[in-house]
Formats: sequence, structure tokens, C-alpha cells
Amino acid sequence: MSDDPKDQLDALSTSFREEVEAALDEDALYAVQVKYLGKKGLVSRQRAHMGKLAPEQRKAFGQAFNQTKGALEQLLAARREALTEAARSLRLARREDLTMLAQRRSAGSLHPITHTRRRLEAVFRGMGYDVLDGPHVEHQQYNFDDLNFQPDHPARDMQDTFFVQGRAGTDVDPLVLRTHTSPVQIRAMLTRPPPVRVIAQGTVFRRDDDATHSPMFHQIEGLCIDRGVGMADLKATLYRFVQAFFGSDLQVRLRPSFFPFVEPGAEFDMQCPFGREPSCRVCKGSGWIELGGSGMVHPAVLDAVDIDPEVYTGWAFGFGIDRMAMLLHAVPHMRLLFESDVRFLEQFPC
Ligand code: FA5
Repeated sequence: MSDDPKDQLDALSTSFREEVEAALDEDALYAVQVKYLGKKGLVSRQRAHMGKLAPEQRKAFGQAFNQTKGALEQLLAARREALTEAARSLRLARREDLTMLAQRRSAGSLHPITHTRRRLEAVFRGMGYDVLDGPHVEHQQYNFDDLNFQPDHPARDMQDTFFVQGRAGTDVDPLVLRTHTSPVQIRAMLTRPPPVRVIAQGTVFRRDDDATHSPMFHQIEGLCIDRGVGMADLKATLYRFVQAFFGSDLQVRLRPSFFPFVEPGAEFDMQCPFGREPSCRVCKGSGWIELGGSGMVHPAVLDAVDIDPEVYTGWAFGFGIDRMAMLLHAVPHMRLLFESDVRFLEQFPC
């Protein structure tokens, strides 16, 4: 290399440019920066020549040094920006094709049964009830025996009930797919000392299949056990529930009925929220909608769970969540609720 400081500066400048071009990432570029422009870098050290130059040369060299250093710094900054941009493009290209058209993503929504169930639960939670669920595969004892179903009750027939294991009269503990949420009454009373105030909800199974009956459906059930509880409390609770759920002053009525685990037993109806139009699709002009079964817990059931019927009384009710959703949304066939057809489900923006 020539001894002339200006020539040396030019030579360093050339090799700097070559090395900057050759640097393919930020680390390599930084190494070039340190090598040439760092405190003790090759270019920085050229400044030392100033002291050795004659005064008339010193000024010209000083200017050339500053110009060269400025140009090299600019070059470095431009290369750094280009490398950062290239790295960003590479990252994006690896992740996604930016030229592809955006696709509409559907956010999904709650199933109408889930939506109805959650609303029902919220109403009863607000009244101080705990919400429970029980196993779908249930002991025959809890599903039938402890609920005072007689051994020859038709509901125990294989035509009505899915038996999972064993049958009455054999040694094997008979298990069934629960046919209603009422066995949760037994489970609640066996595990909680009175007073008991619970709601049981969930999936139940029967060998039914037509427009308004499905082999798998959902029920919600209320149970209250305390001293001095009577039918008036049951009716008042149902009335409060209907008001809270439907948001208007609709009446409820009880009609005598039979369920083995309540005495007296009653069907409960609510006034039709759509009035009493002869053409009403919901109540068919009667002005009343049948919701489910209810009644005072039978003393035999209290006996079965060791609660003294002389001290405690209680009421229970239960109804189908699917039927309620069908009534409210004018769903013509129950199967529609369980076929997972998006065209149907999209009509419920829950
Ligand atoms: C019962 O299941 C009683 N456990 C209810 C009860 C609880 C009475 C507490 C007294 C005290 P029932 O079999 O009527 O009752 O059924 C109750 C509701 O479930 C019916 O009103 C109906 O809405 C619904 N339901 C019954 N079978 C089906 C089915 N296959 N598909 C859809 N919903 C059904």
C-alpha cells in the first residue's frame, strides 16, 4: 500500500465497500463496522496521520477524512436498512402468502340448547340455587328404585330405557343411560344435609324418536328440601322463574298428574307469551304452554335418602330444554337441533 495517507484512505474505503456488500446479515455488518469505523478501526486510525502532516496538507487531509468517513457511514446505514427489510420479507414469506385473498372467518356461536340452558341456569342461580350435573350412565337404583318407580313400571322396560349393563333380578349392578335428571335429586340429597336448593341440568336418553322426541335430549330440574315447604312455594318459584326468563307478567298453572317420585304431582304450564291467538303456532290457541312435571317430593323418596319426612318436606320440578328452545324458535323437528347443519345453526346468533 502507498505511504500517502489519502491513498491509504481510498484503499480502505474500497475494501470497506466490498466487505459491506458481502455482509449478508446484521452480525456480519456489525463486524465490518467495528473493523473499519470502531474506535480503533482501520479508518478511524487514519486520523493519526494528521499530526504527522505539514500544516498546509493537514487541512486537505482532514476534509478528505471527514468526507470519506461520512460516506462510509451512509453506506453502512443503507446496507443495514436493506438487510433488515430483506429479513422481514423472508420471515413473512415463510409464514404466509401475502398475495392470497383474505378468507372470511366465521366466529361461531353458542348452540341454541346451550344458550337456553345457560339462561335458565342464570335465572335459578339468581334465586340462590346451586347448579349440578350427574353422570349420564346412572345406577338403576338412583334413576328408578330410589325415586319410587315400582319394579314393573313401564319406564324400566327396554323399549323405553337404554340398559348399559345388567337387568333387574340379576347380580350385576344394573346401569342405565339416565332417562331424566331426577336421579341427581337422589345424589344431591345423599350428599347435602337439608336445606337443599339445587338445579340439575344435562343430557338424558330415552328410546324415543319422532318430530318432538329425540333419543338424546336435555332436561333441567329443580329441587328444594326444607322445613315447612309446600305447593305454594313450588308455584311461587315457578312463577318467579317464568317472569325472570320471559321478562313479563305471565301466569303459571298446575294440573294434577302422576310421577312416582312426587305426591301430589302436577304438570305445570305457563301462559303463552304470544297471547291467545287461534293461529298461534306455540300454544295452538289454548293460551297455555305445557312446560313439564312437578310436585311435592314423595315421602318414600325422602326415606330412601334418610331424610325424615316428618321433619322435612320439599318440591321438585323438571322440564325439557329442547322443547322450550323449539317452542321459542318455531323449530319444526327436534332432529334439526342435533344434526350440526350450519345453515340451521346460523339462524341462531346466540
Ligand atoms: C320427567 O322426566 C320427570 N323427571 C320430570 C319431573 C321432575 C317431574 C321433578 C316431577 C318432579 P317427563 O317424562 O314428563 O318427566 O319429561 C319431562 C319433559 O322432558 C317433557 O315435558 C318434555 O319436555 C321432555 N321430554 C320427554 N321426552 C323427551 C324426548 N324424547 N325428547 C325431547 N324431550 C323430551
